[in-house]
Amino acid sequence: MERTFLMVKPDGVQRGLIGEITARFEKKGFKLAGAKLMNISEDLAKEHYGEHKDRPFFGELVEFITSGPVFAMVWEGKDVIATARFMMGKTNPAEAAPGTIRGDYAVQVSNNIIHGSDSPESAVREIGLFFKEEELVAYEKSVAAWI
Ligand code: RTP
Ligand code: MG
Repeated sequence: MERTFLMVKPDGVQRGLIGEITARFEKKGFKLAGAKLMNISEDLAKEHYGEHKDRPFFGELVEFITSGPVFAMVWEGKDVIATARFMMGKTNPAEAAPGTIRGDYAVQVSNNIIHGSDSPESAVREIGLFFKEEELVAYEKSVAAWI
């Protein structure tokens, strides 16, 4: 089953949106495999966002993502990587459709509430950066036959 890494960013945690956001993925039919509230070190932030290291906003991005706790999660399900990105909405909240997380709760590209892996390779890499294998829980959900 496919897995993705999702993270409520510091702005989402500060604004009390952990519950709203996790509820959307639960109701959709995905399965939570692991979750934790944590602070991101500068080293982890730079590693996680390494693909953006030459972009002008890299410094601000690292500063923002380390500015307060994040809620890191691993979710499982059919096509969860692409579907979660669709549910998050476009990177720039001004372009994110209403009904998406960024479309409903964010205004600025630098404070866009949630991160989600953008490919199967990113998902494996990011899950490995944030979680130890023993922190992920394997279990059955009784609704599995319908979704
Ligand atoms: P994320 O990695 O956080 O899930 O976001 P994303 O895939 O939708 O967007 P990405 O291109 O990976 O950019 C990472 C984060 O950098 C910030 N950003 N700022 N100032 C800017 O023009 C700009 N562009 C991107 C955003 O917070 C974005 O989520
Ligand atoms: Mg990205």
